[in-house]
Amino acid sequence: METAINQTFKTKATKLLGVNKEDAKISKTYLFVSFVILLVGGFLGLAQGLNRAGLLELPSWLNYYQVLTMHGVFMLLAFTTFFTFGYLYAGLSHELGGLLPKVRKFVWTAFASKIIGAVLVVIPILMNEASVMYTFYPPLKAHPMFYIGLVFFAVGMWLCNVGAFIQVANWRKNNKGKHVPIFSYFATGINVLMFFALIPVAIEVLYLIPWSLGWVKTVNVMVSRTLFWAFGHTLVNIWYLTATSAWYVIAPKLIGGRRWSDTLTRVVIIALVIMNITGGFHHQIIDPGISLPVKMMHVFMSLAIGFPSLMTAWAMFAVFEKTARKQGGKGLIGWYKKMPWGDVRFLALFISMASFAPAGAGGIAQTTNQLDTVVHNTMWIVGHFHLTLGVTVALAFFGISYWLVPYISGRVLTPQINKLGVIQTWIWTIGMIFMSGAMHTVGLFGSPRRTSFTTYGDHATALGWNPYMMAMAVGGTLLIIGVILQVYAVINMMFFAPKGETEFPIAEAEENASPTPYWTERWGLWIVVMLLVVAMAYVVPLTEFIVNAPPGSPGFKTW
Ligand code: HEM
Ligand SMILES: [Cu+2]
Repeated sequence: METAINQTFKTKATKLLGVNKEDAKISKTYLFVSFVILLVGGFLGLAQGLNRAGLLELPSWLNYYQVLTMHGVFMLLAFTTFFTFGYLYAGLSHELGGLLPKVRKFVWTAFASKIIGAVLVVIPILMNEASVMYTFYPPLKAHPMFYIGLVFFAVGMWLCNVGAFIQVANWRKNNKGKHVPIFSYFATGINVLMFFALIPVAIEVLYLIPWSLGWVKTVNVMVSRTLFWAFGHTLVNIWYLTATSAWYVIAPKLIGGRRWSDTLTRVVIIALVIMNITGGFHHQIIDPGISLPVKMMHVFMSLAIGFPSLMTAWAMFAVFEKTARKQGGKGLIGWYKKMPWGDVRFLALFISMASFAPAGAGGIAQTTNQLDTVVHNTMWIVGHFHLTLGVTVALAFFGISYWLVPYISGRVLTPQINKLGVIQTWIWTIGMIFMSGAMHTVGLFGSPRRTSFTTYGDHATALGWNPYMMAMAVGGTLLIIGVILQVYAVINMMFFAPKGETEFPIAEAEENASPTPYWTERWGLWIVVMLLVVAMAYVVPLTEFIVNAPPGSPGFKTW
């Protein structure tokens, strides 16, 4: 009896303090690892940038392609994954009354699995046995340990997905007929998408392992590439959806407003979940062996994803304008005067959002066959994903950290750290404008991606790239300053900032909103629709690749 009372007292106390201690530990660990990875990954990126400008010669024991493989894996896979789960689980705990003990076990096991996976992936890269880039396209063949590490990492991601499903399902059981709260609804969508996107890449890796062990002689290159991009394309959209969650749910609260249409928000999430996996072939638009109608269908599906993105842009500006008008803002663009530009939590989110306009436009160009033939495999592409990932996603994550880290650490954001954050945000933005701008431009002039420094025997065209490479190195230098400031801010907020209570800023739905229809809760149905759309896009080409397969390829170690 007494323990029961103690128990309730304890939960009350933690509730009052705003955060459940055990759940906070989970998020803190995930976020800490995430930012350490960002720090290492940032230095690797700088090394690449300086090398390509001819300013830095890499040592023979850590060559360009080892650095590039590690940078890609760290930034695209590890930084993002650890951040996303630290963030999502903090929100699930906050909104759904604390994580279930079972769910915590899932998340910790997942953590161990991901760390083991990451170590297993890094060892062969350092041994120079796995310079296959984060895309690990066969016939490039890595050490088996690399692929086994990927399996552990994927299992870790799956365990996190399942933990989230259990948490949400439990809440729904206890709250029959109610809508899952909005942050948890986003978390559900993100986890559903990730759970299914991991299946094709898991199949790919499981058949690359026997090949890399030498048990099987050859591999079907087209099937592997297709399975990879069904995942890879979806993964980057998962990070985008994670950033989007902060725009819809967090940003309105930071400006003192309310969320925009709850129904529309949920429809956007459903649309992004259903349509995403099916865009994968736009990464293979130049690949031979895929029939034109199939490519056309993927182009169509890729452009279709632009639709919910445009809805998002519209919704966001509607929120800004509505909120500003309530506060007395006037005129067509008068709202911008009312926005809290000095608040890093808002500023970073805003630039994250704004950058998606040019980033998305570039993406639409790349989805067009003729235009893509100009930029395919050039530095343009690297410029593109440093806008989408490096700004839209990374800046959203940075912006979130300025309230999330204090929230889970029982501390507060001080004016000094806020100021530092504002400076960091601008340094990062300017750095990326330099770097990404230079990459886009030099890509149009034909400079290839994934190529260490060379002047091609002082060929005039290659020499013409030099000024842009210098601009790229300048951008990279600004960015590393940005990385250091950001990591410093996170460490400060996690361990040293003054103790206090920080809010998890979830905005309320708008006043007198019409009720959200209940079909938005029917995830079983949406998953079936998603699988049908995926089948429409992949069954025919995959069957074709397998039934009419050309001779398989043996493995190559080109480095
Ligand atoms: C300090 C900041 C950064 C710098 C200086 C930097 C620099 C670079 C450079 C120079 C390359 C490419 C080179 C090539 O193709 O030869 C590259 C590739 C890449 N970067 Fe970054 N980057 C930074 C941050 C980021 C961030 C924040 C992300 C994502 C969250 C990211 C994701 C990637 C990916 C996925 C690649 C492609 C790797 C590949 O082609 O296999 N980078 N980066
Ligand atoms: Cu894509």
